[in-house]
Amino acid sequence: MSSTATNPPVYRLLGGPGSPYSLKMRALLRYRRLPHHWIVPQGYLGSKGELHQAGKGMIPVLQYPDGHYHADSTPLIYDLEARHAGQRSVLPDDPAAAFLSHLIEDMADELLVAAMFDLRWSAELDRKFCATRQLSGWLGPIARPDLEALVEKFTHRQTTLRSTWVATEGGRHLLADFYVATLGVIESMLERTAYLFGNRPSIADFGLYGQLSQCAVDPSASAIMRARAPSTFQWTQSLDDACGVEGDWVPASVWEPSVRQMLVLVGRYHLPLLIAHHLAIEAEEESFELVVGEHTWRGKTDRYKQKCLVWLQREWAGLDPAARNSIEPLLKETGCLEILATPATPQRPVFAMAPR
Ligand SMILES: N[C@@H](CCC(=O)N[C@@H](CS)C(=O)NCC(=O)O)C(=O)O
Repeated sequence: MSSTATNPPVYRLLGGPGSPYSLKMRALLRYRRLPHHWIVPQGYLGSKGELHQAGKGMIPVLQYPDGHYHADSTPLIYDLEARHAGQRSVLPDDPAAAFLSHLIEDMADELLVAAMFDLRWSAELDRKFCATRQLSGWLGPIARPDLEALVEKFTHRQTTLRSTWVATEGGRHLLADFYVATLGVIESMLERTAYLFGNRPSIADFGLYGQLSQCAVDPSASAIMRARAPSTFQWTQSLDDACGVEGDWVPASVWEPSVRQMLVLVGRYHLPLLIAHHLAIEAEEESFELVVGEHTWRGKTDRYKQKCLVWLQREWAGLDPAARNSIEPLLKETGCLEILATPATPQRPVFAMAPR
């Protein structure tokens, strides 16, 4: 069944409850009106499960109508753009705005995820609720004692991961500040436009949506969002299914106030984070260190972040000069330009971005 081509073409999105990247992809497929089935694969990564059989160790995985399986949400989004060109694209027409939308999406995928994950797996209230509801969604009906035993095991796994990622108290403060600041930017954007680059969502909005869809549900993160950013809370509910949205991109003069505020966060937190990982990897160190203001975040290095840095730098270098010139001042004022324009040269080659 799963390896047979479908007609009419239907994608199969293999994802899970509580997985921000899975929900990011589902919202994107809905918005783009690409026919798909949402599937929570049974057995998850167990050797008999579909993901294992497909050679994939992460979710989401998208099975194309020809039967092939592909993973990694950002390259998937770009591949879907190529496959369905012109159909409710999530890349703004202006190449400069399209670049910025990817830059902001990268911050959501690589940094906002850590803020979500830290809050999800810190306090007892969050751990218990999140592990229980996630496993319940994965497993379906199950006797309570069996569910509780699995919740305990899963919580142990996730809290261990959390302490590897966010190993310092400073990291926790830094991520909490970043989360609140991100909510503030979206709340302010919603005074002007429905999405960052206009009244239709871009790849940046879907990246933010993926993480914030979870923050809206998880008890502590949700309490913060409800108290500080009620419109953002509703934004996450609406973007979950935007198949009926018919909006336009807006001119730079309209998107600039919101995007500028996001870029301030990119320049302050995100690009320094990517550089911190890159430097640690090149020095063969196991942990990176990021200092923002009075807070220091130390955690385990992640090679994927080095790839993100290189991909963004290549994309910047490949932009046509007119597009580059149009946003250079904005990137300079927000502290992003120097890192984007100084190509990193990792010892290990970084291949072109492509679905895995
Ligand atoms: N860069 C990937 C990240 C996907 C990812 O981190 N997925 C998580 C779940 S949200 C996962 O599968 N982790 C593996 C695990 O927990 O075993 C993407 O954008 O799709």
